[in-house]
Amino acid sequence: MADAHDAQNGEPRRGSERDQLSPEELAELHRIETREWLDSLDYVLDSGGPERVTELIDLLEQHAHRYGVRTPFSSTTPYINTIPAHEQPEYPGDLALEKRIRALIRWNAMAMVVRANKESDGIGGHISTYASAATLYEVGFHHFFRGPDAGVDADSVYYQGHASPGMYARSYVERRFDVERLRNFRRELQDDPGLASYPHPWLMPDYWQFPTVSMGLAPILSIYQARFDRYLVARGLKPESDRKVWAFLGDGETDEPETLGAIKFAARERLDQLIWVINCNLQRLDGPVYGNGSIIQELEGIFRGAGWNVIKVAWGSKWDELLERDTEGVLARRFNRLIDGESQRYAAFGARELRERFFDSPELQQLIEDWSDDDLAQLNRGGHDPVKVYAAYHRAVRHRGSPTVILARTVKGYALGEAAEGRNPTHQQKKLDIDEMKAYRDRLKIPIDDDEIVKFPFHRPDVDSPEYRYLKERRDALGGWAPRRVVDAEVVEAPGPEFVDEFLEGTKEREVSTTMVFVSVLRKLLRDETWGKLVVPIIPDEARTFGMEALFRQIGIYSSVGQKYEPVDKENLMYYRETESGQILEEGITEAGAMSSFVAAGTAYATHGINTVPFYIYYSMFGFQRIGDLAWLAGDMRAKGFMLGATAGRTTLAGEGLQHQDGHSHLLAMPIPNLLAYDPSFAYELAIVVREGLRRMYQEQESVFYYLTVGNENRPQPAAPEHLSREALEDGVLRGLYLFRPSAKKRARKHVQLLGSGAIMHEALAAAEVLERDFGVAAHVWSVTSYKALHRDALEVDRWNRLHPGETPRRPHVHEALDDAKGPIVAASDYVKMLPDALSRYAPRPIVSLGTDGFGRSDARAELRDHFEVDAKSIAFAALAALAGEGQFGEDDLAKAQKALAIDPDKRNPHVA
Ligand SMILES: Cc1ncc(C[n+]2csc(CCOP(=O)(O)OP(=O)(O)O)c2C)c(N)n1
Ligand SMILES: [Mg+2]
Repeated sequence: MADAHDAQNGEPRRGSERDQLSPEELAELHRIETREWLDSLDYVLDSGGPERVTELIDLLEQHAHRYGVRTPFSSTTPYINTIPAHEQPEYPGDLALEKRIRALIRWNAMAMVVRANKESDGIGGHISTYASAATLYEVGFHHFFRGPDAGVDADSVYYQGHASPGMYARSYVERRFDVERLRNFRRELQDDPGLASYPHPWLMPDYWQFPTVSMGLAPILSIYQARFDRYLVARGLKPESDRKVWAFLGDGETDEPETLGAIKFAARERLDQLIWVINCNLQRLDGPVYGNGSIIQELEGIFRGAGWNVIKVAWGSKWDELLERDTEGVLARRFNRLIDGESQRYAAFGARELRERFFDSPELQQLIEDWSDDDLAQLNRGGHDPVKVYAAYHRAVRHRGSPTVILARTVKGYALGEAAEGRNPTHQQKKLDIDEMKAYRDRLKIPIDDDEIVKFPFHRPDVDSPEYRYLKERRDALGGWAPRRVVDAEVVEAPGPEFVDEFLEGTKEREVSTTMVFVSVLRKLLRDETWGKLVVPIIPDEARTFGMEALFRQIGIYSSVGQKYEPVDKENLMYYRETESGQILEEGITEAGAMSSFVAAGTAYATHGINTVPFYIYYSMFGFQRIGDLAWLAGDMRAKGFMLGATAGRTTLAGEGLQHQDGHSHLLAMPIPNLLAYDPSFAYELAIVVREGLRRMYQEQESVFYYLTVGNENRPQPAAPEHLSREALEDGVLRGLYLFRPSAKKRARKHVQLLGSGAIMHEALAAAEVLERDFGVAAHVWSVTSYKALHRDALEVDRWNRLHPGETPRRPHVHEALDDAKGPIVAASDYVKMLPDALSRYAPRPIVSLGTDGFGRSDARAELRDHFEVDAKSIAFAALAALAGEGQFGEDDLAKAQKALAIDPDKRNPHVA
């Protein structure tokens, strides 16, 4: 025997006396020893049950570990179904009738796509995705998915985007859609309503709930949706329910970081109402997902490792017969050797290939010795077997303590025939020729004559057919047709004008940042009887950066398990307080996760009939450029709420440098059609925008959302300008432009108009002073709160004028407001020059744009503003140069001014620096 010394060195102990034995003696010893251990285990299993066996194995492993014995880690189980045949529940439905219904839906889905492409070549659509997933969906529709009429128990289902033809075809058979609607698949600009290519609530607001087609977004959204559902219950906004969140994904989709990036969070939160179904047809668009390995086994390992309940639905019922025969486990071992590229060949080439290549040993051949090719052809994939799929769903909805993922093996292009089944180009297949159509018809037994088939006809049975009655009955029992988006949220009155009053007074000498102003606005809302409980602050680990840590104590951080530890800063007034009823969603360092929470909270009015208002505050640089696709999705999904890009501005966030300083998020916010973007300079501007946002989104129920940038530069906040009525001020702030400070130099001959925004407003004000004091120029300072709003208005007016020749032309706000203003217009912001440039054409005179194009860098604000040429002197000089350009300022004077203002003509262009 080796001593403990070996164990400490990590050396396994080895019995030295065995070295004396001959190989035969050793083999005999091993046999006896194995038998003894197995007999002991059998005894324990019989008398103590599986729990005791698990406990003992655990203890054995720990014991062995002490002596340095390392058991190899395996996160996978054998490549067979997780649920053995004897544990399958009885199927509750009429299998034959369901098969018939499935055939009808399959047919119509195919006909819809093929027909669309016949009529309009290149219009696209997908046949093969749904063909592989039909059973996965249909078992859900018949027996699991609860529709909107199920009230609090209604499920959320994320349908795989490319499978949408299947949902449309079902709705047709259900008689929710007529033939015309189906004919207009991917033709949404016809006289009759069409069908969107993919799930888009923007385009089909009564039908689709969740946009899924940008792959990877549905998975992460579904996780945060499930967590948000828990949050609503914990906060008393919704009663407990048995609601589930189902997400259907492609196996290729698991390549996306967003797909797998948050799975550990789902397990940590024990989201056992979350069920993912991954359609493992082993293929993506170009070819196999993991031809040289097994995507199912790989995913099993990943999900098990992350703490999910994994149910593999690999093989159909026919395989059970072989597994039963296989007492030696040869079949299970063969499955473990099977790789996806090989497996795909069996799908494509059928029984002969299977017989020759899969059953590749005498033992395996023996298993099928009496089987015909027809028998072999019935060896199906689990995901096409409703009994297997039902067993998996049945177990998933009952599972407690962790989310479930079902890994269902299917064949891409299933049943579509030789041209499409399991072939590499199948994803792109949009057409079938007449013979293929006929073969498909025969396979599905659809009663359509040969001479009709050239017209790609749809087919559905009558309302009194057994198929329709069954469909209707099943859906009635489960809460009605799905998918369906129902908005049943109350109108919430916006806070009155008094909400803004205190902000109109300014802060006198007290210096505060617009971020702090936002926190005050939020606090005020939190105290409001109506709005307080609806507010959902969302932060990805930067609350302290934004000075929001006081909220931890005040409203608590949501935690599904409360706070099981005594926080280290418990003595502190602002300690880190986690609680089950907490209001803040403190997401940690995941902008994609936080944005998913924003979407869940911002669409609760539709998903739950509850008007929660997300305020998602984050480092502005890690906004649109990081999670742009989710922001686009939020627009599609008609999400409401406020995104707050904090520590915004290329020159306002000093020190942090190139990767942190945001000077372009307002440009990135431009393309999202229903997003309103503001870059407020002052406290009252921000309060006005928030109040208006609440009014438009929750009182008027408009499908818009807001982006506001807030900075961390402390400044005294001014009172509202006296020269404007309250109404005119609010109007200007919301439309994007108003005169903040007219020049006091009433009799000056030279005038300039300075447009400032956000933090750079203070530079514009300082520039105005320089111009007035040192150069005798009357400088009028305007506040641009929203370039986006001004641009949208200008485009709208421009278009109207073009379409209405002969009528009195209208004028955009930017023109109207600046029309009487004299002299050059100079605009400066902490963002790229493209923003004011976009307005130049619509203003009464061209705009001189100053902005922060180029990479940021670390330094103090003054240096940064000098570098990007948006500081007071640069603004003043640009104004003087523009005056000179108009002949109002002499060239010599300009040269002198350049010197006096220390403007270096040879300075490096910040754009390329
Ligand atoms: C983010 C993103 N990238 C690329 C695409 C284009 N695309 C659509 S489907 C597809 C392949 C999908 O494969 P898989 O997820 O396995 O789904 P299947 O159709 O096989 O069920 C690709 C690349 C997309 N829709 N979204
Ligand atoms: Mg796939």
